[in-house]
Amino acid sequence: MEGSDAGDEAARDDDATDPAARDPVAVAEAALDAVAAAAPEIRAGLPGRRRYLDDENPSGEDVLAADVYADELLETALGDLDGVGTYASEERESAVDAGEGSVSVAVDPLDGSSNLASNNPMGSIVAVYDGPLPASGRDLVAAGFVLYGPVTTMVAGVGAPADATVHEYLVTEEGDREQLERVRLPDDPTVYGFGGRVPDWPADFAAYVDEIEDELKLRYGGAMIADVSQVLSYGGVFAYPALESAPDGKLRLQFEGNPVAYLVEGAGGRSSDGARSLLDIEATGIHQRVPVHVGNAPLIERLETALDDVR
Ligand code: AHM
Ligand code: MG
Repeated sequence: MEGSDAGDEAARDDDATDPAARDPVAVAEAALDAVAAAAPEIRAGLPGRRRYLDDENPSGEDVLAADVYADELLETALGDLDGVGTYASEERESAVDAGEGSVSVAVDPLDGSSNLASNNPMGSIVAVYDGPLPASGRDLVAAGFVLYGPVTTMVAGVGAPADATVHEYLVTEEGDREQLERVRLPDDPTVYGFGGRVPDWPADFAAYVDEIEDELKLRYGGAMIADVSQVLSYGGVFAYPALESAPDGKLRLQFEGNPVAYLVEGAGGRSSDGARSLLDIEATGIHQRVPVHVGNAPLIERLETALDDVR
């Protein structure tokens, strides 16, 4: 038996020195810690970076100095972690090779950064996949977002999507995260927030809005993370739907749709592209877009029925 103990020890040593062999869940915890640790520096750098650069991101959107700043800080923080082999960002055309490791991190460095001009909230999103990109949401081993609101907080979960529990954390000025409450969608939903121009909404989605706007009150701020945070706090539904002019909507599956679906489902809610959980969508490209609907399960079921009825 002595021999096998020595063998186990050698295997553990290998795990410690071989980043490719690290447990994906341990890498995921380290990735969430790294994003929290970077958050105070990202936040502190925002005041001087509210201007647009003469550049577009891979989705054809204008880029702020703050987007590039946050992307570079997160690339360093996450790419340097043992076990992270790939770093991908909404701000970059291609994924970056981050060394040995089976885990891929996909980041929206500043979700809702157009809110910088009006000084409204926004966030940093991280999705941690066990495997290469593009990946299915079922390959997530963690997801989280930092919300730069009046208080800097993180909402995050770790584990396979079916088992994930989601908590809110306070992010301290030192970049530590202190666990607060478990996040559960309230049973009695009160808010909704939908992106896109109303005349651009397809008729079936507009019919759904007609139904629910009598029951819920409008809360829309233009940063998905902040709007989803309202849904997590008060219950309700957030959507950036398919548009007549953009049938796949605006939001991206790898950086936005999957992580937010993971968190809302982990908080007891549902996600949908109109027909199925976002986590079940086949990943075809890093910058692939998807209609996003998340919230209390009964509201998402009614949405799917409304879309199905018209098709
Ligand atoms: P971004 O990641 O480039 O900031 O874009 C995504 C944001 C989401 O946070 C938000 O839901 C949406 O764009 C708002 O778009 P609109 O201004 O069309 O309402
Ligand atoms: Mg975004």
